[in-house]
Amino acid sequence: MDEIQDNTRRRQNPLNRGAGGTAFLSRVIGHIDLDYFYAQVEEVEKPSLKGRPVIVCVFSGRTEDSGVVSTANYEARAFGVHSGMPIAQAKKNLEGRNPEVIRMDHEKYEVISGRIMDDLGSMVDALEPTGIDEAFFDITDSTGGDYGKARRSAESIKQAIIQNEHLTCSIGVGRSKVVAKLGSDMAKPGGLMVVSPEATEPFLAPLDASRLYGIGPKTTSVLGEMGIRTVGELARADPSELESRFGRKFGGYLLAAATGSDADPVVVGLEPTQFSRIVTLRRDTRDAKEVAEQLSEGMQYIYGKLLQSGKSFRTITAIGILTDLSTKTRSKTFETAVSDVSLIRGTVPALFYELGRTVGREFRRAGVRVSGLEDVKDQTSLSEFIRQAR
Ligand code: DCP
Ligand code: CA
Ligand code: CA
Repeated sequence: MDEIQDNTRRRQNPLNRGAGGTAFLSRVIGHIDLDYFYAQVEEVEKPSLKGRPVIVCVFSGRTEDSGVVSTANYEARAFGVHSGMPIAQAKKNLEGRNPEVIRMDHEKYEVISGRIMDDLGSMVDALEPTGIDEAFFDITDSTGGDYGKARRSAESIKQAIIQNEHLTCSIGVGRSKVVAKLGSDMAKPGGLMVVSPEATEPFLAPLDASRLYGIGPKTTSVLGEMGIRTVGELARADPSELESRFGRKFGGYLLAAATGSDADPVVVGLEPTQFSRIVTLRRDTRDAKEVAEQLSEGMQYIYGKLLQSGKSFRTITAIGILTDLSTKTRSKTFETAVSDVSLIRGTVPALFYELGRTVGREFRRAGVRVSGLEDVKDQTSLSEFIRQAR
């Protein structure tokens, strides 16, 4: 059924060139985006915030309120507060509403993001993170192109993130990146939108063209001059006119996007920026030795990743997640990049000792992260040398 319909569409749309014998197997692409990410992380850490307006702010430090809102939860958005709004304005909008104003803690959101991306990576065929709280993924192979299975996969991904991090997200699934991204936008907050191949064009047609990924105000206004307002109108536009207005490449993209047949693949991030491993401890503890022991395998995994990718690291971080799911970290940065496993093994217990002492509470989960990755040039670390010699 899908195959026949897809076949028809491909003939209508010359830009959609399938490859070889599997040309008519629809791809299954997803886009995941965490809901009001920074603010939701803060709610998870402090559940008493739930139901109240929360704004996460970047203070510039000039005056007490100078700076902007990084993001806001939906309770605050209901009063017109949004990312980029001056803090003073946001406070004014929320006057008398008992808002919680929180200083942005980028490091914390990075740690949580890295953890979620690691989890996601193990649940999909290919993962392409595109921001701190979002990623494209491909599940064509694991679902065999079956959109019923795709829905179940997306549901288990949502479930896993709730289970592991207590965070909600929105997911869109469709046959191209453009469709998947639209789906996650429309599913916000907390939803799942699956657009099957046969539903794609009717789904897209009535939407404003400006909603398509990559179409900004400038493109929208040129399209307007051409009498094109909806995606359906764009799909029926004269290809040569689009080409002359926008150039071959972007003109071709616009047409493909409008039919949900943009062919851009999900590209696994080639250049990692960090490697991390997190485990749930066998019992809640802040005993550094006990924690480090249970991270032994994780450290080996990280070391393996460093070897595989030819990277060394500058910074190593001990991550402790408390029973209330708040995240505490302690890092050490080396003067030059290092890649020795014995350095990892030696540093981690010391960092956890420090972390446990300053936090003074027990950890439920614990992890290690190395970041500040650099290419290992010609230097061979001691342990790598030994490994190679064996
Ligand atoms: N962010 C920021 N400043 C902006 C936009 C975003 O600091 N102008 C940060 C805070 C957000 C995070 O990036 O939490 C992710 O951005 P999103 O655009 O995905 O917005 P949210 O996740 O906050 O909200 P939504 O639920 O709409 O996705
Ligand atoms: Ca988001
Ligand atoms: Ca986002």
